[in-house]
Amino acid sequence: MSTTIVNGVVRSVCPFDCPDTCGLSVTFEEGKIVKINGDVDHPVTRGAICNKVRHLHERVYHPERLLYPMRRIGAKGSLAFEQITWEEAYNEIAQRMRSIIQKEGAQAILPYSFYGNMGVLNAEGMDRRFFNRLGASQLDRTICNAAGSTGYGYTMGGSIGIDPEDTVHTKLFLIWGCNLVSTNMHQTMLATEARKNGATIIHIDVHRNRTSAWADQFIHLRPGTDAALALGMMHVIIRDGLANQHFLDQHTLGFDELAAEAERYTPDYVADITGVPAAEIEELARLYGTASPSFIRIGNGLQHHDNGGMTVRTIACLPALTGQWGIRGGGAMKGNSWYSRLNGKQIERPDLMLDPDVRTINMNQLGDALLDLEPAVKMLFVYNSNPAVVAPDQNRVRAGLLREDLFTVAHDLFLTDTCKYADIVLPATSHFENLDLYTSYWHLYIQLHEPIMKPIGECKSNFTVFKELGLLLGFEREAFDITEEQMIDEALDSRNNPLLSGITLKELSSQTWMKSGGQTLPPVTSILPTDSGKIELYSERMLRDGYSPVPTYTGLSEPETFPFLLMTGPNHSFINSTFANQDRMQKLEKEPLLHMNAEDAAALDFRNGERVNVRNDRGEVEIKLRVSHDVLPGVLVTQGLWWDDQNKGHQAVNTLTPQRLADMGGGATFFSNRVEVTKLASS
Ligand SMILES: Nc1nc2c(c(=O)[nH]1)N[C@H]1C(S)=C(S)[C@@H](COP(=O)(O)OP(=O)(O)OC[C@H]3O[C@@H](n4cnc5c(=O)[nH]c(N)nc54)[C@H](O)[C@@H]3O)O[C@H]1N2
Ligand SMILES: Nc1nc2c(c(=O)[nH]1)N[C@H]1C(S)=C(S)[C@@H](COP(=O)(O)OP(=O)(O)OC[C@H]3O[C@@H](n4cnc5c(=O)[nH]c(N)nc54)[C@H](O)[C@@H]3O)O[C@H]1N2
Ligand code: SF4
Ligand SMILES: [Mo]
Repeated sequence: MSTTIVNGVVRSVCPFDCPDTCGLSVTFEEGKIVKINGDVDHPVTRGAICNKVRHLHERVYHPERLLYPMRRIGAKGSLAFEQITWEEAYNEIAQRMRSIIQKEGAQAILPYSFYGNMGVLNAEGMDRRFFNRLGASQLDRTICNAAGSTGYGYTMGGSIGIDPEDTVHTKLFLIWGCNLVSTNMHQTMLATEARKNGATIIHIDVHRNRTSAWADQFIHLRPGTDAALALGMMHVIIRDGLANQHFLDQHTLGFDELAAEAERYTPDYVADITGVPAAEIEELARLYGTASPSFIRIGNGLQHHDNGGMTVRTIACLPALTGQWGIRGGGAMKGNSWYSRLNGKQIERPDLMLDPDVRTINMNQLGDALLDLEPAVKMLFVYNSNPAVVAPDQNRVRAGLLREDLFTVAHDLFLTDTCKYADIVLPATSHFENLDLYTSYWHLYIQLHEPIMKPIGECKSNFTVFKELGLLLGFEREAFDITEEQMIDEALDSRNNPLLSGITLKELSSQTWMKSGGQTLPPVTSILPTDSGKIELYSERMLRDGYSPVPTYTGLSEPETFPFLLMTGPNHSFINSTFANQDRMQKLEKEPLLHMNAEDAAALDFRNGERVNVRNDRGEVEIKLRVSHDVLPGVLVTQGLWWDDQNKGHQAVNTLTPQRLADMGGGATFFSNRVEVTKLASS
């Protein structure tokens, strides 16, 4: 495809960390993008996209986009930079790397990245290969779904759910800890279609939000108590003879052990834990026990808690109890990345690692890693991520970034809060400028993205930066002197995933998207990647890993020093901290709000709209209060990962969140966060 389109409409893919991975239809006039729509032919996008991406061209042509490399010339964080050439930037980075490797060893270098761009080549391709070959410390990429995926995996063997396209046949939806309307809009479209055929949609959440308003029913529970609710449902289903014994005998392991545990989760006991009235628990359980096909969409919200892994593990057992797997539109989903898993070994090349036992650093503990770790981190290389805003315990992260003896490289499209602390800032292309391959962690289509425009300014893709740095450092030409097309071929090598067979670069370039496994997937129960090949209601593997082998409920761990539990989730108009620097999206969101229950506000003599101080031992934030019954007493919610300057000079929410890890997978605990709220000193 030509990269100099003058007039016309071309296909693209949405690159953001969003389950929907939409097909886009981009209109050019006189060489510039003037309109972005959803691709009407894409089987899941079906012509609809979110408001954020409908205005993506404003981001791509934004006047503040970084256009050339820069070097810091003032104090860290002072925003004093000078323009340099790529050659100067590469030489300085390479020289630093060589001298750190010589003095401290390569493990003193730490990459820090996530999925600012989901393209395989640019997010988990040449970058991973580069840092493997360099011998850098490994980064454990745990910030998003690690606890929940691990928990789900104990039950189901991996990130394997039902094909979302089948949910048009579903009769009962449980949208559990997922703000679907904001974070997975095409699942909302599919569920709305099912609703026209009589489906009921129930939202189970700690916050009455946009998704609750769209759903038919709302179950309002206390944070971190979902495993108890699921066990209470199991109790009623088993007690009332609604379990599907035939399915349980054929496809599961450990029903008797699970039933013994569920025995004590009576509706009254569960009501005490969750705050959901016992009659409501009975009704939900009986509805779930009798509806078919039923589908549970498990979100990320409930797994950003101390007990998040076990919570998701527990909910994932429910569809087996009523024998939903194998019925079209029945089952569950936390994520579906198992189906489209690419050949990671071929692209990341762990075989190039000099020391396979090099240390691994959990990205949720960046603050501690920068401040306390021995041997110290001496170079941090950030790309596809904005840790100064998104990582927990931000005061510690920023204190680490201010260290004089830390050399930081940040590669981004904008001068983010993280870039402000960098020694070298590198300008990144937008995905429109790159050749890449996209998989979704929700639907099953693999999509090729051919560049639709030339790089703006001197911007370079992650692929190019790590390829060129590798060649400068004299790394093997066989691994680094390759093209994007070659890496796509490596990624699509289907030896480890037969569902990819027939999906090739050549086919993709004529079809644009292809479905993993073709049009019909084998039933989940026939391909379960668990040790036993069955759904594991009892798990030997969990026992070996030090967990209760059957689902169970444990409370949150933070000592109750402070009275409120604060949930700090994403908002509607940003994607994590992406888009938070764009006028249009800021205007839509206005400013961050702190949702508080009216009884709590009355007890503290707070008025709706007043600015308050939220604090704990990690930090403090000033924020505007929104008083309502949208949260239960003792619970607070704020949405959106705002940048510093948008937060009116005050610190952002991750100042308050802990580096403590969840029960499984090294996951983050952004939502298990205790705080107190006080009047502003001046008011
Ligand atoms: N618009 C938009 N879309 C996005 C993103 C974005 O920032 N903005 N981010 C993307 C990314 S990276 C991700 S991971 C996903 C996340 O999207 P979701 O999976 O929807 O996860 P969250 O929005 O973090 O939380 C979902 C819900 O969980 C609730 N919740 C919190 N604690 C609990 C609890 O203990 N129990 C229950 N039942 N509910 C609880 C919150 O109130 C929230 O409504 O969205 C992706 N899509
Ligand atoms: N309090 C709280 N914190 C959270 C969450 C929460 O719910 N609450 N959610 C967590 C979750 S689920 C996630 S996934 C993380 C997300 O954390 P991040 O992945 O760090 O997400 P973003 O804030 O979107 O930052 C991505 C950055 O990558 C840049 N970028 C985009 N494309 C490219 C590219 O091609 N090359 C380079 N070099 N850069 C690029 C973008 O401009 C942006 O600055 O945040 C986590 N943090
Ligand atoms: S952010 Fe999500 S919903 Fe919006 S266009 Fe991208 S993939 Fe689609
Ligand atoms: Mo995420």
